[in-house]
Amino acid sequence: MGLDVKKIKSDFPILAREIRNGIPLVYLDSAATSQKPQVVIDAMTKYYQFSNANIHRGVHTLAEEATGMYEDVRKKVANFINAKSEKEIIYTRNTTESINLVAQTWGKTNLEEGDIIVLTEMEHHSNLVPWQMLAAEKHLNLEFVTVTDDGLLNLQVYKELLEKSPKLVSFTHMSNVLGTINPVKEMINLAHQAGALTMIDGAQSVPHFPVDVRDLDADFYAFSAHKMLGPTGFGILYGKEKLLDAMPPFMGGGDMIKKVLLRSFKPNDLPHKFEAGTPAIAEAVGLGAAIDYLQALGMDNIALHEHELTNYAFQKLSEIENLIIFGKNNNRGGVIAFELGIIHPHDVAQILDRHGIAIRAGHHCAMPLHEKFGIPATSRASFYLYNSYEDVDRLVEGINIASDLFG
Ligand code: 7TS
Repeated sequence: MGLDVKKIKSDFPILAREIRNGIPLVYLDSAATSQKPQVVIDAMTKYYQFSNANIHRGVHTLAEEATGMYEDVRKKVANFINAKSEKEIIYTRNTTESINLVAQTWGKTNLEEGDIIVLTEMEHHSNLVPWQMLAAEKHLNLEFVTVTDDGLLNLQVYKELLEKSPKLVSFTHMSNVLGTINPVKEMINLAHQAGALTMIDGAQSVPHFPVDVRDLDADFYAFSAHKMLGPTGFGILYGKEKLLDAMPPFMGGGDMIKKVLLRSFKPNDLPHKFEAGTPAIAEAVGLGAAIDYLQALGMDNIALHEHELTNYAFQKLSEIENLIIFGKNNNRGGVIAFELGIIHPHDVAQILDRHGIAIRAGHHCAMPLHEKFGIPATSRASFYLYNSYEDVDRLVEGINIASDLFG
């Protein structure tokens, strides 16, 4: 079923905004963060208006209501990614915190000097720096799967690295620069055959196409609410129950304990063991509303819409003289990073902004990947369910204006 983009746009109040002098906004920066539909904003407001209380500790009606709303979302998330149990769904602040949690708990207890972690050259800094920090502390070796000129992972290199018996493999499901969707299931299977655990960065995948963690057989899987129509400050770590159970807590404080003595404590059961302190309750409620919205449209329909829109954009952009797209492969999601002749990406973004078009310019938190391609920055347009073919036409028009200005 095709998406009714006009109707969808009307669900997002910000998309009716005008930029500068009455120019309608075209938002093409959803890889950075998505916009929020009114239902998500309303769910959070309603929570504060009628049910606000701290969770897991009160017996009064509001506390019970708030706890129920907060925990119901955990079931919703588990169902959304097909986790076996809601015990496997840990609330964090974002993808970044989810990855740090695994590095600081599983990594610290299970890795020893000389152990190998395999990453890739296309990772976001969130899936590099936590491992670099851990590697420096525990004297681990980091190895990297290379990226081909077409923007794909070199699976031959991956297989060779697996022969070195790494303890962990951590990589992104979809690149936030190249748009490449990696063959995650096959890569996880190979990692398991080599005896390694797997951590998948799902920041750009879960918002855009169906993800089934059990089918993939991922050991850990991380994503952020704010990229999937939900609020900022809220993220998810999925982990297999057996692994999470054996891991020490991440942060200490209220809620993550069963019992506390002056000099010791007993950690709480899953999932609360990893959730210290008063969490982002309204944000959980917001994510619940976002998942309802996405499921009502259907993740398959969303994926198909983005696929067709991206193909259209790819074709239109390819026709522009001096425009180079990074990652020229078919296995891609709705992210297109490009260079426009010698025009600096920040200038491109600024000219587009004058025409109401929001794109991102810079290294997109993937400096090593840009280094690999020998460029400091790119311009990037990214699409979501609320983008239309007209949005792409406006982008192309804006780029042509930029070309003429500097040409
Ligand atoms: N991993 C990937 C693949 C990402 O694209 C991002 C954010 C993150 C991790 C981190 O997510 P966070 O919610 O913890 O910040 N990517 C981008 C981007 O492309 N532009 O701004 C943020």
